[in-house]
Amino acid sequence: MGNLLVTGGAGFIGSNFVHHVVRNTDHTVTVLDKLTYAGKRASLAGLPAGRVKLVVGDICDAELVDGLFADADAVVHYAAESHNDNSLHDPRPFLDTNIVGTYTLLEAARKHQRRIHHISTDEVYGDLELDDPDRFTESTPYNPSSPYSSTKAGSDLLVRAWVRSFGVQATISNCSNNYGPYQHVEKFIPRQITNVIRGIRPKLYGKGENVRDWIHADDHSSAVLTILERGTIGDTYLIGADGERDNKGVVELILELMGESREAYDHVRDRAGHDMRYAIDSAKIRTELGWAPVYADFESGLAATIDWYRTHEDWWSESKDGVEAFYATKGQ
Ligand code: NAD
Ligand code: TDX
Repeated sequence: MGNLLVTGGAGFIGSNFVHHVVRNTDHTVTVLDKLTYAGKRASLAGLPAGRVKLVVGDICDAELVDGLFADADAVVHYAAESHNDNSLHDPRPFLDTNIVGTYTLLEAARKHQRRIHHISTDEVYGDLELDDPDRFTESTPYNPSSPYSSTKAGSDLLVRAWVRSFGVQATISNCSNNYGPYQHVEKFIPRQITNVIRGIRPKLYGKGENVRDWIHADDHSSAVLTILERGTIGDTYLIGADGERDNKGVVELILELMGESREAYDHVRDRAGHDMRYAIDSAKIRTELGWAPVYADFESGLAATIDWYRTHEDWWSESKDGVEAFYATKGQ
């Protein structure tokens, strides 16, 4: 495939993908990342300079994007404003990056006739009841709840329209909740791990009955590479690893793995419009493309993630105080 342009490659899942590509393929990678509060150069540290180049810039900058598409063989689009709680506080950057940014990339893909893979989320489908026997599939109707998920839904629909109207060579994947190294401390799992390291009690929204379907970021990366290599143009693939857990159970497991009492956490104010449950049926990518996750055991993946945060305090410590100060203003 040659040179991959990876937008948002200095963020959590994008940087995991860049590491995965360097380990498992011969491709070179150009990362386009604005280095917002969520992007860190340090997430790409140690990668060979001859294989990975970082361009600091905005996906809404059409001129910059045009030049990078001209030099790319294929594009993987991770860049986004990604945090639901931030989208409830200030939705505007979500519209700019997730909608206008995706539009800007699609126009460049159309002009240069480049293959593009769009990364999206299971949150576009809304939420499920706890006792619903069904899970999300590729044909579940869109029903997003938050400003974040509605802008991701909008970006998916733009991709579908550019495929149908302009023949753009695109695929889409909607993945469940990721965990692993390099995840910002604003997110649920790293927030609780770094709280325990700092001697702060973990914070559970509401009763903690909400269910998320966890997948290791490296399994997400292998699924994206599989779609890039063998996916059908115009198709959507759901990515998941059968990892449903309620939030209360995850907090208790983190405390136990870190040698603390399973009850040593606080219930805090619930998220507005909090989705109850996400669950992915990933039969299509498994049967049609032969993909399967490697990290089948959530508990050992979580233990490795805890170790990573314990040994990489220099990576996360400068973000921690600001994040906790923000949550304190929200009673969370
Ligand atoms: P993240 O917030 O950790 O990283 C986002 C990256 O995009 C950052 O490096 C940031 O600097 C960059 N960025 C933001 N705005 C930009 C802009 N205008 N121009 C260029 N770069 C910009 O997010 P993440 O959790 O790694 O999510 C990556 C993608 O995966 C997103 O599209 C998200 O919707 C999707 N996704 C995430 C999850 C999850 O569990 N985190 C699950 C499914 C899908
Ligand atoms: O301190 C917390 N306490 C808590 O109980 C935080 C930060 C979160 N929560 C809850 C809210 C959710 O039910 O934990 C769950 C997970 O929260 P987040 O990490 O914020 O993830 P979520 O809102 O589920 O969205 C994530 O998965 C889908 C990513 O942030 C999105 O980018 C992705 O699309």
